[in-house]
Amino acid sequence: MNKIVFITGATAGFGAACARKFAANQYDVIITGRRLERLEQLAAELAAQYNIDVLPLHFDVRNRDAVLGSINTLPGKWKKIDVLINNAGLAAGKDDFDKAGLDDWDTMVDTNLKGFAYVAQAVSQLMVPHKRGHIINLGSTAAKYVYAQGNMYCATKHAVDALSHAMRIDLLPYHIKVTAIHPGAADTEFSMVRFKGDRIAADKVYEGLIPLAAADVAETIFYCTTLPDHVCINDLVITCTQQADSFYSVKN
Ligand code: NDP
Ligand code: 8X3
Repeated sequence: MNKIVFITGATAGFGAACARKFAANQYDVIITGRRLERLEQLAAELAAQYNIDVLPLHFDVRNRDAVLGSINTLPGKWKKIDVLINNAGLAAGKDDFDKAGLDDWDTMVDTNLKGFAYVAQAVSQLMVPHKRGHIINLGSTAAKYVYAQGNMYCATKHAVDALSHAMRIDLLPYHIKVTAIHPGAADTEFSMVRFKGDRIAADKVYEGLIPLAAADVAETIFYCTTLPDHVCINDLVITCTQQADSFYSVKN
């Protein structure tokens, strides 16, 4: 029987790349996100290309009832999740602390912190009885280093770092691995979302860099899941070669 991976935020970026990588390695895949059409397209593509089972689940991670309703009613075999890639998230805006929009702050806290935690808890409850599982949380270099105008985004990612540590401790008796992956600048839809469709502002982030691609991060995540049962990568920072951390990058 194929292993099962559950991926939040699979309609774009790292999540979609992980769906392709795990499907190519004969995992059955649960893909989630808010954009139904993209979910359905990806589900059809993966099932046809890799001859695996795909279950698209359509929910907003901020909606607690929808998250719990979807995860607690997973049908049959889909309850036995081997790997969770807890990836859905976003930055909204990049402004000085005194000028940042409170709606942007609410969106980031509700998505990156509360939604992230709802998913992790609900899936961990399915893993506990089996005394095995692997939770992969998407942090960021912003989880390690605060940068100018990154205020609430950095705070939510620091919280992901803290909660990953907390999960690792509390889930230890159940042999559940918890890996936090912290990528630096990666060219996905992230900056277009952050700058609300402003293509010039989004492109500026990657100017003069060869940034990470979504596939680079998916390869790394997949690698973490291939290690023997007694080995766990707890915390992994991955940047493009031109970036040292949130502040230091060398542009061409
Ligand atoms: P993308 O914008 O390309 O993808 C984000 C994914 O998250 C989409 O599938 C989106 O799906 C989903 N998502 C966002 N909000 C919600 C929500 N409320 N409910 C459900 N799904 C949601 O970004 P990335 O792939 O780059 O980002 C993935 C993760 O990696 C995020 O947590 C991000 O913070 C983190 N990260 C990104 C970096 C980068 O430079 N790109 C670097 C470090 C970390 P949909 O809109 O369909 O709901
Ligand atoms: C995304 C990377 O540097 O924009 O988490 O915070 S950064």
